[in-house]
Amino acid sequence: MASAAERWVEDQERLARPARVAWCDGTEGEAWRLLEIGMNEERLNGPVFLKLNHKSWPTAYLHHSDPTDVARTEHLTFVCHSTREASGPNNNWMEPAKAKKKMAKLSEGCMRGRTMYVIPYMMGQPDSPYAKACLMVTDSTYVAVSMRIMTRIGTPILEKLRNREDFIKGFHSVGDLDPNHRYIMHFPQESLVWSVGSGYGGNALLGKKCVSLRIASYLGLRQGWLAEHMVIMGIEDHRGNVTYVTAALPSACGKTNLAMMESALPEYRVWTLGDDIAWLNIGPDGRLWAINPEAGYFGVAPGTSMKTNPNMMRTIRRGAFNPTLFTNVGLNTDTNEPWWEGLDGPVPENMLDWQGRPWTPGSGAKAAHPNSRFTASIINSPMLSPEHNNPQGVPISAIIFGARRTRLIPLVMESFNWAHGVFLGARMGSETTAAATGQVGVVRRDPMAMRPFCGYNFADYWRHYLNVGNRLTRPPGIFSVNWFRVDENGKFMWPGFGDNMRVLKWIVDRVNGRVPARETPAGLVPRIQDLDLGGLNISEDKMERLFAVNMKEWKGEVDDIRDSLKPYGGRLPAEIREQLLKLERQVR
Ligand code: OXD
Ligand code: MN
Repeated sequence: MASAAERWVEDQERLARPARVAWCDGTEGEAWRLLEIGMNEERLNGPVFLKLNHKSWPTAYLHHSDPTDVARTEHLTFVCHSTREASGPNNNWMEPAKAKKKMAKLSEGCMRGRTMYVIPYMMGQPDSPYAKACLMVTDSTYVAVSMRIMTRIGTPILEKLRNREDFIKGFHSVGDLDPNHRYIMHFPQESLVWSVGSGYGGNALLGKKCVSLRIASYLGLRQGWLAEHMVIMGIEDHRGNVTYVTAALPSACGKTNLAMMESALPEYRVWTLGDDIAWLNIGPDGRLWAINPEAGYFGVAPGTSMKTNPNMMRTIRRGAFNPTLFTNVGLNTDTNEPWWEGLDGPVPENMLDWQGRPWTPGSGAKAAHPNSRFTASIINSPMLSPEHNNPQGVPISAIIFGARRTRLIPLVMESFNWAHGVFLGARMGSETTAAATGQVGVVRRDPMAMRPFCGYNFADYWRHYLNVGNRLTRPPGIFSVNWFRVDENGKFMWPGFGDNMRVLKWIVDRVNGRVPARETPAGLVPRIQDLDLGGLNISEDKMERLFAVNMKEWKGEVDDIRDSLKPYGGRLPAEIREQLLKLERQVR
């Protein structure tokens, strides 16, 4: 008798009517076969994969996406619970039956003449009690190759799927790539994702945002855990002690650089466990334990260099395990190498831009799309934590909420307690970036950096966060960071990058009870003398201004926070309302 997985795939085949069905086995031979297929497959503006210079960029390939399909499309992303209230004001909602009808219409015969790849995959180390078994179909060779970099795929996973019905299902088709026929639909109650019309990673690599955040956050609500948009890293001190922390930052705000930081403090080093998603479970010891459900990086290329992220440069040039893909970067036609703004070295003389058009520095536009990406296996990281495959994960001592704010928000701040920490997350705002379509550089409320990713009503999510805290006997500290505060000339006051270790060291010192803190109305900040600023040329005045909390200037901020919480009405947890009231009193 066919398994539930096989029956589900047959249903998708009947709907999409592909020319052939290929089950991915996850072997290395298959990877190279798929790349070969992609190199001979003409789509849009050229082949799906272009082989790059393998002497300087081993195993690297270039992919161009449709120019209208270069970022997540939040306005076309829906979370379809049975009621609008369950999805919340933070999500687009459609009645599930109506959404399915719409998607079925778009999917009917959509894979005609194409191959339907069937990808059994696992989010998390397959033997982890916290991992989730998933199955997706796609008609994109690019997605099939990317999924094997980003997740654990293949026949062994299929064996795990065979005897169960509770796997997470995903249907993906690039459709006709018409933005009017593009929808990324989620049905959390059925653990189903249905994405048509986009080949962009955040919309098409279903294991990432769709499954590991939107679907998983709802599973977490039901099962008592949290799925978060967070980096996981270990910070090793000179004694060899490793403190594990997670950090949530909105898209394209330097999360990947943080996760792979080369420390400016010689006695400290970072071990990377993940750069985008953390699943947080309450361990039997009352601590919070984190796993990274993913197995790869899907990072922003522009700005990545030996200066900003040397470890990522080493990772994407290593090519030891799995291919490395570049999407929508420029191409140096003399050397057949990828190029993007911010890459080390001179600007090449002969270039094609991200759409394959001749490009010169004088042409005004960027050679690489601002949201161009690399996809690379985490195994290739030189600083991969020895714990990355530990089925239990790592115990978390601090949760950090970070945002891009040019004004008001101090460099680092610790919450007074768990409820205040949840509020620090809930009131997060950040200046927008190119990772999603829309205006760049305006402050947008992005609670816990989860605004585009929470698969249910934020009010219920904050309540769940508070409940998780209540169940922890040894909860992590909660902190906020902001590397982006500017002076009166609009210049960043903090150097950022490897120097952020100075801030992380203070956080590690705090959670280990080694230093006191200074109280401000907004939270606890460091005494300047407790920060290790050795070797850093920064004036005392600047340091003071990095931590300035002048509540008189917070009036507009508090108004904005109040407005952002208003739509949640009576569903808002009392603890959050109390925190808001306190803040309102402070600016009066
Ligand atoms: C990402 C994002 O790609 O957050 O990680 O958009
Ligand atoms: Mn992200």
